[in-house]
Amino acid sequence: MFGRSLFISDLHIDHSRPDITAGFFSFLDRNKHNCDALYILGDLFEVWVGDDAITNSELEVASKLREFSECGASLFIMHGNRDFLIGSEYAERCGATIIYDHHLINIGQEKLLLLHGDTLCTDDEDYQKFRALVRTSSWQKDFLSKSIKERTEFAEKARDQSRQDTSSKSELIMDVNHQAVVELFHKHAVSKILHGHTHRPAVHDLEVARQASTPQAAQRVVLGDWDKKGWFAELTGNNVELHSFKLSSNSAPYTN
Ligand code: LP5
Ligand code: MN
Repeated sequence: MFGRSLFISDLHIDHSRPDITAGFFSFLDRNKHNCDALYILGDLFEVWVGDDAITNSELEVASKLREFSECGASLFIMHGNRDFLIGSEYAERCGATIIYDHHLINIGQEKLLLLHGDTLCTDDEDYQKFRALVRTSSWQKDFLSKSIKERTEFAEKARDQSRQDTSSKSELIMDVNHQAVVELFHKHAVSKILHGHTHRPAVHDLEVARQASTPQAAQRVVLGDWDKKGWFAELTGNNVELHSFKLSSNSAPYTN
């Protein structure tokens, strides 16, 4: 036991960004012998249209993750809005366990709540309608019954539509809704929440009244998306810290 767990999200791994994949592999190498667990909190991949549509680069990610997990750390994968179709077949290849949005872990006497973060964007009504639809088992069964070519074309159209829609939505709509955050602290009686998705890395210290008692210190930690920098959160004891490191465009190993 190292007393250290790590959290990442929103890598959006894609063939067009070999620097991100290389930075991720360096991150795994650097941490494979010194942490108890790695939690991937959604959007590891840019898009995922089914475990049967796996490419060589996704196979390479799986073997790197398996190598990481075989060094002794537990590995958890949560779905994001881009890769919610990752299934048990791919998770097994990675040596990972799939965990679902709103996942609680014990941190000493307290609890930490993990989620991708999209469910907190309740003002983004169009997105929430889309999410509700694509998370139904009937939609997923129908989608996965299509050919890989058809699914890939659908995903490309959805990405185009999303790019178009997000370019005209206000920044406020695409951020978390404060009331939704407060309700989540209440519902799970936690003092800390950790998520990604919004691409607004930060540690928010706030006060939340729990069970009608006086306000207590609470924290919402937001992971960053991997682009120019890689981001991760580190849990030691009950303390969560957010870190970033430069991703090198020539794919060299990273430095803190
Ligand atoms: O992803 P990002 O960061 O750009 O924006 C998200 C929300 N968008 C999405 C949609 C995904 O990007 C689409 C890709 C998913 C691939 C999954 C594979 C299989 C699914 C195939 C589906 C047909 O999640 C965006 C939020 C933003 O985060 C901030 O929170 O605002 O939400 C939207 O843009 C939703 C749109 O407003 C409505 C839905 C658009 C998709 C419509 C599908 C059209 C398919 C056409 C087929 C003929
Ligand atoms: Mn996301």
